[in-house]
Amino acid sequence: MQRNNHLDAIVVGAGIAGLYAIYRLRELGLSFQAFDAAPDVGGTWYWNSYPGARVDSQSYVYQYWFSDELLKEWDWSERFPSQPETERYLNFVADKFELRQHIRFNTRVAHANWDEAAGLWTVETEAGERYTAKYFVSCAGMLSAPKVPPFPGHEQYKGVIAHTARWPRGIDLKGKKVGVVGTGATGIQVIQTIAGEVAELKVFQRTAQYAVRMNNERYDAKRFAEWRAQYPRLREHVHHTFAGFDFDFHLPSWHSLTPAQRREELEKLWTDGSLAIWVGGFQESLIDPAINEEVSEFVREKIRAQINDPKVAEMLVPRLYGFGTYRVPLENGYYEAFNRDNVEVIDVRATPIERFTEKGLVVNGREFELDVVILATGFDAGTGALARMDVRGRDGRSLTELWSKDIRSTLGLQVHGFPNLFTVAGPLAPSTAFCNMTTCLQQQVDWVMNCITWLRANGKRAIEPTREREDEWVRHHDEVANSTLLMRTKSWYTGDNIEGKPRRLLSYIGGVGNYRQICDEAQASGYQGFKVA
Ligand code: NA7
Repeated sequence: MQRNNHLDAIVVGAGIAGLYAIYRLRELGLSFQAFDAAPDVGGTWYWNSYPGARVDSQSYVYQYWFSDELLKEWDWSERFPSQPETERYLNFVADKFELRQHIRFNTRVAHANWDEAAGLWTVETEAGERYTAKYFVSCAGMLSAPKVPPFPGHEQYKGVIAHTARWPRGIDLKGKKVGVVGTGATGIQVIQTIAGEVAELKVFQRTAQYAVRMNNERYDAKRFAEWRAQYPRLREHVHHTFAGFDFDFHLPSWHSLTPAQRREELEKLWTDGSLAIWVGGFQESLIDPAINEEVSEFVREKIRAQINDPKVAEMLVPRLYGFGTYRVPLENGYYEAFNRDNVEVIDVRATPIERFTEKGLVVNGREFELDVVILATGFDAGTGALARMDVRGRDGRSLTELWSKDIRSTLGLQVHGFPNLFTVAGPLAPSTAFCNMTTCLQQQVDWVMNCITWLRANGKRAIEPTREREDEWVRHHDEVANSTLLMRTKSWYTGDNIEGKPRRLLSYIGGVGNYRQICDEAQASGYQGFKVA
C-alpha cells in the first residue's frame, strides 16, 4: 500500500485517548496516521501487565461513551476490572471500529518540528521516517514514561529486573525469591497478588501509603444490566462531578457534624471500598490540616487492624503526609500479605538501597538474594512522555527545555509557542491525576476535534494560546493547588519523584465539571486568549 506522508493529523499513542482520537479523526474525514511504540493497542493497559494490575475506577464509568452499540455489546465482569479485561476491552474497541489499520505499531516518534512558514509539523520516527501534518495530537499518556531508579551495579546482577510499566509477559514468579521496590498504587497491587506464590518476598518501602480496602464485586449479566440501565444518566453525570466518577463530594460540612456522625460517614465511605472516600467524601479533608489529620487517623486505624505484628504495623502505617494528598491506592489483601512468614518489609527511607550485586540488592550493608527485582518505582508523570520526545515549536523552541524549567500549559491542552500541538493528558488538566481517566480523556479529545473542526470551517491554519492566556491559566491552576494540602506532600503529583523536575501540581484540582466548563467557554468564545492565524 502506498504510504501518504503528507497528512492532516498525526496522533501519538494508541491507548484510551489515542483510540478515541483515531475514531474521531476518521469521522471528520481527515487524513492521519497514529503511532505507538508498543506492538499493540492499549497504552497503559498494554504496558502495565504486571500481576494484579487492576483499574481503580468502577468499570461502568471507565469506558467509552461514544457508541450505543459498543455500550450494548460490552459487559464488564467486575466492579474494578483487571488489566487483562481492560486490555481485552480496548482490543475489542479497536477491532469493532477497525482502528488498527490507522496505527503503526512498534514505532516511536523521536522528533517533531513546527515549520512556521509552511504551517506544518514535521514528525520523524526513531527509524527515520518523516511525515508532515497540520495537527500534532499527543495522546502519549500521563503515566507512560517509566522512572527507573539509578541503583548502581545493575549490569552485574544475574537475576531479572522487571519494571512494572514494561512488564515482561510470561515471566513466572512461582517459588522465586522476589524483591519489590516501591509501594505506590502499583507496588501494592503486585505485592498482594504475588505474596502467596513466591518463595520469599522482600518489600523495599520508602513511603508507607494509605491504601483503602477495595470492595470489588463480580457481575453476572443480570447484575450488570442494572448498571447498563443507568448509562444514559452516567454518561452525562460523570462530566460534572469533581473527579469524573459517578460520586461527588456530597457530605455536609465537617464542623456541622458531631464526631459520631463524622465517624458514621467515614465508615460508610470505607465500606463502599472505592476512591469515594478520597474524592467523594469530605472535601475539607483536602484543605484543612486538622480535618485531614482526623481522616488520616481513621484510615491508619483501619490499617493497623489488619496487621498482626505491631512492629510491622508501625512500618506500614503512613505518617509522613496526610490522607489523600497523594494518589490513594485501593488494596485487596495488601496489609494481610505482611502477616505471611515469607513476606518482609524493609525500610529504605532511613537507609536507601545502595546497589545491585551479582545476587541481589544491598541495603544498610545487608545483601538480599533475589531471583527477580520488580521495580514499581513509578513514572515521570504528566510531562515525561512528551519531554522524552524532541518536540520543537516556533523558532525551534524545545518543549523538553521549557518543561525542565517551568511546567506550563493552557488548560493542559496546548502550549504557547507550539501551534497546533494538542497535549491530551498534558500537565495542568484534571486528566493528569485527578480524574477518572476515561471521562477526562474523552472530553479532551472532543475539545481537540472541535477545535480542528472550527479551524477548518473558518479557513484558519493554526492555533496556539497567547502568553497572557497561558500565564492566566497557570496562575489560576497554582492558586487552586496552593489552597489544598497536596502541595505539602512530596510525590509524583508535584514532580518531586524526579530529580530536578520543577515543582508544580501536575494535575488541575479545580474539579472536572469546572474544568469542562472552562474548556467549553474557550470554544464558545471563538478561542479568546488564543492566537488564530
Ligand atoms: P508511584 O506512586 O510514584 O510509586 C512509586 C513507588 O516507588 C513509591 O513507593 C516510591 O517511594 C518508590 N520509589 C521510587 N524510587 C525509589 C527508590 N530510589 N528507592 C526506593 N523506593 C523508590 O508509582 P505507581 O506506579 O505506584 O503509581 C503511579 C500511578 O499509576 C498511580 O498513582 C495510579 O494512578 C496508577 P516514594 O513514595 O517516592 O518514597
